[in-house]
Amino acid sequence: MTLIEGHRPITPADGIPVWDVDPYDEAILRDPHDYHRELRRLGEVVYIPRYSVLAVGRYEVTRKVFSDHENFVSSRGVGLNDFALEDPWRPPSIILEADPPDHTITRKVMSRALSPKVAKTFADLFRATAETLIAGLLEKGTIEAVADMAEPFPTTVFPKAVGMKDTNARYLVDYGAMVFNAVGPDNAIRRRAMSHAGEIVPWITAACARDRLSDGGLGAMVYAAADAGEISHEQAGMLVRSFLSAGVDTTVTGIGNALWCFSQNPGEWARLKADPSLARAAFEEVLRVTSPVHTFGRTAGRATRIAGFPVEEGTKVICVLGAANSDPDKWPDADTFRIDRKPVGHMAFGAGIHGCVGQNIARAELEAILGALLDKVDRIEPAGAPEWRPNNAIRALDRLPLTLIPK
Ligand code: OVV
Repeated sequence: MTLIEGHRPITPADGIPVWDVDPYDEAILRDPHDYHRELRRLGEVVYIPRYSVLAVGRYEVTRKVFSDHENFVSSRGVGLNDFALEDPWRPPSIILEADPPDHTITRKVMSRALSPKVAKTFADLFRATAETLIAGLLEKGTIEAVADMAEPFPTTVFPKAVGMKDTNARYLVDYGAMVFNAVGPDNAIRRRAMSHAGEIVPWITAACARDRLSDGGLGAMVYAAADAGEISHEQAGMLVRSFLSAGVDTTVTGIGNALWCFSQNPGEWARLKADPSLARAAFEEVLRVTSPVHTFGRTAGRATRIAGFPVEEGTKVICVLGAANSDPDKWPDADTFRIDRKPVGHMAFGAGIHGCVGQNIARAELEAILGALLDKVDRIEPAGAPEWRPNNAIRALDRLPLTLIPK
């Protein structure tokens, strides 16, 4: 049998709309709004022959599929490749690409390391780092916010939180690009990201070793779980790899997208200045409106159904989180960025047992950045056209020229 993008081709059930689209076309990845609208319009579930996958984008059904870990498994990969049929590009993640009961054990260890209580202990470090960074940028006035703020912040604070003894900002960002592009098809974007693998993968693997991690960081907490016999020491190294895989590109993107939202919506920045207690809610709205992880998938682990349609075992289903987060049936005035919306139930952190385990740290980082900006910055103004960076799973800016006007 010939595989399509690393999985078995399917015959979709009668009645499922067929759409001849490439969701990973660079133009769509740069501006997904029309794609999202059409995906939702076509139906509850759509068949995309180009990759022989099903796709969901309406809010309710996307949430249902994405959180139904019994029918839609993660252990066969959350991208187009079916790990049951083809070896993945790296040993699978033992938390992201795992199902219960294995997942339950690793998830528990990671939840403890990334708990709200632990996230709180980083608040001062995050805030002080944000203040220093922003003070420096105010001297410049006009900045390129991706290179000058979105990337430097997480690549400074996150390795410290993990306890990395030595770090490399470029490698961390480029590794994230590999991890997230890898869930898409074997297109030019994925190949470009993977072209760095020879240099970066061995560096990442080495960085996960216990002797590369200081006491008192997140990495040490994971190794402590190995000492306690909850997981093996080899598994501890793999969970540290998950920190480095999921903790950098995502928060870089969250910061860039937040700055984009406020620079495009100066009235919302003014409202936040008037009521800084809305900072957390504002970040949730940034997540809803921009969906930093725009698409992740699942595999039907057995014959099942979506919206009443039969689905064959082995079917790959792409869950378009960005489409769910902009579904007007769920979100009135969905395309409007409103900091007081409090978008409870947004899908930007996923849902169910695989929901983002690092979300407390992500929120703590954004709280520090927004808090420091609120203290020092009166206005955030565009200083040129923003450019998006196409990525098979992440909706991130490539360039965001801004002028920061001090208070
Ligand atoms: C949520 C996420 C994204 C990417 C990688 C991983 C997790 C991982 O566990 O490696």
